[in-house]
Amino acid sequence: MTTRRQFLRLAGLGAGLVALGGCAGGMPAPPGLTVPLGAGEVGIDLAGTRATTWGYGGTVPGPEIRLRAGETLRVPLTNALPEPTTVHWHGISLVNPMDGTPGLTQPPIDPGASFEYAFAVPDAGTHWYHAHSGHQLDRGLYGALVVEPAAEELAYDREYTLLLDDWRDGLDAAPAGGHAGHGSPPGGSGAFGGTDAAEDPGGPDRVSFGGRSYALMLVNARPPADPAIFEVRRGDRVRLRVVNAAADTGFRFAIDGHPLTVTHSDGMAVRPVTVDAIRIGMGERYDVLVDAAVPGAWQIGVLAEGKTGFGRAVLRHTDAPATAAPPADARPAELDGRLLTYDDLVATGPSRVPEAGVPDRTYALTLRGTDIDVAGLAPGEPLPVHHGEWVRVTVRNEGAHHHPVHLHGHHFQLTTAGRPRKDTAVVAARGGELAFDWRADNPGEWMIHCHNHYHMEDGMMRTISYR
Ligand SMILES: [Cu+2]
Repeated sequence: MTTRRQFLRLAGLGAGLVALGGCAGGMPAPPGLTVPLGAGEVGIDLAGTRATTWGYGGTVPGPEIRLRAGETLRVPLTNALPEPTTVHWHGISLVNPMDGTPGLTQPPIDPGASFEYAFAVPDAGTHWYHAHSGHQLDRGLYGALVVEPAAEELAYDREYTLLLDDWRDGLDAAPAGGHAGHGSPPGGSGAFGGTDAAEDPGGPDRVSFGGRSYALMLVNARPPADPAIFEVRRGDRVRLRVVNAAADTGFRFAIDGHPLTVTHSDGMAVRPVTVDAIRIGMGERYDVLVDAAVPGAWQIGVLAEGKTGFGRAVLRHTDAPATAAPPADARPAELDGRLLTYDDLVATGPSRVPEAGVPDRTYALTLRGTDIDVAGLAPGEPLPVHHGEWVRVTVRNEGAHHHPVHLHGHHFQLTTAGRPRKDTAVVAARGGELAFDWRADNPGEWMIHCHNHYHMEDGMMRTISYR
């Protein structure tokens, strides 16, 4: 049986990564990792349909990058796309010039040009990388970035990474390369403001994260007709790292016959909590443990939240007699079971902000139309902070879609009782509110924005500026 350590090494080799330093036979982990990446045109196979898209390293998803907390990642990026690009390292509290925000932390990388990203990764966890220019994220420009802790505290036998995505590229008559290949808004208008009726088949409790329609929902770039198969053996405890890499779609995630024990949210440890299903907004990550107790081939269901679409993968026992995959559209009953909420998340690590008292600075954000309004500031005006401050951000969502709000360069703690650390948090539609606290300990210019890529491009973003 393949041990976890062997599996990781094999997985790393499979991704074509280049490790610096010796790592043979029990030597210490290498001090850093260099992963040359090209961003360019990629052909993928969607159950027999050839599609052309944009990706990293010639694959979709891009190669999984793995290194250890505290190490330095170097990525010489070559842009073979026909337009400028940058890469954002989502979930990494890195140095500001490497954050990949075009025009704010670096000039866009022109077609044919290169740029070397180099930064230390301070925090272990399931993170990811993706394009941060134009609508490139709605293509295949994303990959997992897994940072392992110095000593793994979780016990498990094997692990898999699942990147969830909404997909249209190559599936309509329009030629690849233009915006026609991206998700289409209903009625041909902007993604905002339209009625929700056409995109809300589940009723009023099934609000969507965005109004665009997609032909397919993918898991690791595999469509339901040709699903990713995750092989397990009876008795295995399996760690799944689930990343929502979609541009416009939140997902409900569950596995037929298998409860999910959530151990991490956005890469940060929480007290293990067992649920039937999780809801995951764009940019969010959850790590879950699953016990492979009952032999068979089990559906991993990925239901588009509040709009049409269903993706799937399969958890298959290699040592079971019956291993035929379930029907492509079979929906695990657990999708309608007990759903994880933020109130279930209890941080296990040390708090970076006081448990009580008054923050040094508070900003009140309102998501309205295509904007983020900030009380007391003019439209577009940066949000000043001073180094060392304890900052509280409150967010109210007056829109008709759920908005996952992402803060660059920091992890924040929700003000819920469990104070979970996250970097992306879903603010519910139609009056939903949440608040989070963070320590201003990473100087620079940082974005805070909705992780619906279309909402962001339409203006749902602001800049936080250290003074
Ligand atoms: Cu949004």
